[in-house]
Amino acid sequence: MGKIYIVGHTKPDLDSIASALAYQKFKEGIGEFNYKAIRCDKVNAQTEWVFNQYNTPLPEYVPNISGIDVVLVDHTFPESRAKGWESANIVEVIDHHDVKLDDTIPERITIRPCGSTCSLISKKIFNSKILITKDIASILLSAILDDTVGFKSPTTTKLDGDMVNRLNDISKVGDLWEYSMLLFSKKDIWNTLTPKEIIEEDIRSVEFNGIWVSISQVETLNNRDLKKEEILRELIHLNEVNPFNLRLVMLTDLLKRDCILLVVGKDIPLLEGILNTKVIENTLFLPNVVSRKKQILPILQRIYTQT
Ligand SMILES: [Mn+2]
Repeated sequence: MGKIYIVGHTKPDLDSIASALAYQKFKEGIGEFNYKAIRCDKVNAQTEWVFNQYNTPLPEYVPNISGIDVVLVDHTFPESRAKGWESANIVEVIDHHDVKLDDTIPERITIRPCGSTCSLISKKIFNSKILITKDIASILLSAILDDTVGFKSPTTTKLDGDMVNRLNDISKVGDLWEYSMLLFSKKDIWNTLTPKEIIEEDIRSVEFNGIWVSISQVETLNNRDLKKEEILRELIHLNEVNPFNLRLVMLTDLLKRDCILLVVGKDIPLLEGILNTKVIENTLFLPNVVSRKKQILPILQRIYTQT
């Protein structure tokens, strides 16, 4: 049987890397040994810490997937895929985001609206009664807690909670919120990055009928501590060089569960209109907003798809 590679998105988070590895373990568990997890990009500090903590090597780095058979995990959008995807053979996708496959038709598609791709793979593992090690269970549990912001993200579903409980029977990490805080602290490295790096670390560019918008997500344990003015100056500069209708940076506070939203672009009045508020000095304060997918993207959809 030919090799099939499992790959997450570019600029991967923990869920993306962990779900690739866990899907390989699932396949091995059901006797299919031709699947191999890879990663197409550099991992973040949190992912490195988690894999190291649980004695597991990171998936092999394969920056270009042209010409190989692949399973896409934690993404479907072409703009999030690894280099060379145009000539890769996408045999399967597993994801918990909106779907955008265009003319790709994979043989198998698993898409469920839950908090984490690792929840979907844990479900496959438990449904098939596959045995996993404590290290793998701990990596899966960490990824679900990270992607659901310790169950506080509005993307969280019952499945995520159920899977974490079953995984924790194996990994026994103790208090889940305390452990989530430890996980968050491992990626709270923003003050070591330049404003440009902060904006680009977790950026998603989205197109609505030819209109481009970008949303950067900065998750931190204290968003008041970030150098907001410097980030804003860089964002304004970026938009002069390459103008988008809107460029947003979410400074998300995981503890206070709010968002300082930095905004540039000519469509600021549309954003003000739909939220019925005023953007002051390119800044909006959004209490209770933590999710790009569930809370910011729908606003943009309303702005750009309304007739
Ligand atoms: Mn995910």
